[in-house]
Amino acid sequence: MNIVCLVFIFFVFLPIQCYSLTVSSRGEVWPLPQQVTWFNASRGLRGKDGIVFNPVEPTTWENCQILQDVYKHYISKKYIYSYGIGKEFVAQPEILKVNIKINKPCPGDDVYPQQGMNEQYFLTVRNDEDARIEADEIWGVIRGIETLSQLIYVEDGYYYIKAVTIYDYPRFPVRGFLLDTGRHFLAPSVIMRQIDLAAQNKLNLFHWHIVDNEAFPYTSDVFPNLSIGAFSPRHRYSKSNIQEILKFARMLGIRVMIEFDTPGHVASWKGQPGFLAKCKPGAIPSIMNPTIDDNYKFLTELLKEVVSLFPEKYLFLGGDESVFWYNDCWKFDPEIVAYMKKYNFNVTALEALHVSKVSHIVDEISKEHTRLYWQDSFIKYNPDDKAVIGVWTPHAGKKWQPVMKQIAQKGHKVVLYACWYLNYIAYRDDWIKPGKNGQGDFETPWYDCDPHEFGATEEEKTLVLGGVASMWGELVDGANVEDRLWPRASAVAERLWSDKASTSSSEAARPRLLEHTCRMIGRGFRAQPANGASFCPVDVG
Ligand code: CP6
Repeated sequence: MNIVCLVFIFFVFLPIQCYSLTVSSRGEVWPLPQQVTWFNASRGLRGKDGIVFNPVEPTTWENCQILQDVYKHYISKKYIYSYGIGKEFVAQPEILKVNIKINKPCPGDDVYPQQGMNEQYFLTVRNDEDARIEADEIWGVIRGIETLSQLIYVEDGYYYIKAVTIYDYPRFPVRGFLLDTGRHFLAPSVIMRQIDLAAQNKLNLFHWHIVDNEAFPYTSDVFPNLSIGAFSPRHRYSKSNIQEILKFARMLGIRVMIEFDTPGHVASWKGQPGFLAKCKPGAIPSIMNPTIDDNYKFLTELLKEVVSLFPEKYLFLGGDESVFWYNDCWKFDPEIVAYMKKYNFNVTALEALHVSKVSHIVDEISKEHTRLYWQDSFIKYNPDDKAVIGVWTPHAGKKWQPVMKQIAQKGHKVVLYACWYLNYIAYRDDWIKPGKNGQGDFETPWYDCDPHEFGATEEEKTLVLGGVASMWGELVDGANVEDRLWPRASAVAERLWSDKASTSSSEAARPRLLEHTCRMIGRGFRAQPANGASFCPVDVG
């Protein structure tokens, strides 16, 4: 412990880890697998080309394009050797063969990961036989390949892989991260880096909050005029940008759930005449006019296009924070005031009516889609009993637990967002000690926050699909999104993948998280420190 740390502890009271932890290359796995048997043995690897993948019946390279793509990805980016500084190991000349078996047929090009995707896998590595990865679906193999890559470590300059048997599967089916491209544009390449990192943490969902008040970077073929809401013509996602992102995410078993948020947060939708409500002078019109039938015809056509572009069957439809624009807009626009009077609606009832109208639209467009909304209009009303609800609440001292309870009691499936606002930062190891930041209650440490802990009955627990770590974009762009996300989102990823009982101690997790952080850095990513003092074998650079 040094003098600076003493000053910190006695005068500033910052609970920073004040001793440096040596981050050794240990071949441990993040997130922690469900069932692991470690053998007291390791196997030397020959070096850079020391692993080959070998599909075994019924799997072949020819009948599994996605396996070819993942293999190429892991090999060409050297993720298999993410510790990056080993050399040829002549004493162990044979190549490690990894037999890969997928029990179900590999998905065709048009099949994307969806809710219900099977991610479980078996993995064995032995000293004297071929390694094996076996899974029912390709998605499990992808998770298993990541685990295999993490078992490799470097000692005295040589590569080794740990001998192990793993049976692994996720605790929650929905494990996501949210990026907000409505406040700051994120280049497609930056988005794809986060998708790549998500797969390294066994997350499986990218919640793309693509548009917001500030900008409309989505490019619509049906309504090209909407693009006047982009920051500039350059700050837009073309169809081919989106398709490239979708294909890349699929290759890593990541779902891409798009959000088109209404009725609020729509100031940038100014390219659609008559869509926005009229607001008091000085207020920026940021909420739609729900009294005009043409606005719903427009939404129908827009959502038809969206649903045909995005293969994901979860569609996020927003519905948050309309309350911000009640007074200045809905209670001001004469048309809306007259409508509410005629039908004897108040603003919250109007909001719920809007949500039910949007739900009917989606129902008409597709029977396969699951609708998701933010919690807001579901607190008082129940405008769509099939909807999955995103709980985001921590505003104004409100806690997330009673909201989860309330939504689950109504029988809705729920996804927890409220614990994990990674856009907020604090000067401490905030994956275990987030503390307050003036915006409400963020006192549940991220690593500890358990989506089942809201006084849930066993039946209510079955409604909890999982959670999403959010990176709201007001103060985040391509410069800081990556370091702000990782490894802090890694803590969330372990909470959502791993067994609670075996990951209840953050201190036990810390050395594994530090190794994982170094692994991401070794792979060329800008992960930030997870600890007050530590160092990696390879530096960011
Ligand atoms: N942007 C949008 C946001 C938030 C929401 N919607 C938000 C605000 C405060 C907190 C968390 C999220 N930045 N469009 C609410 C879902 Cl604490």
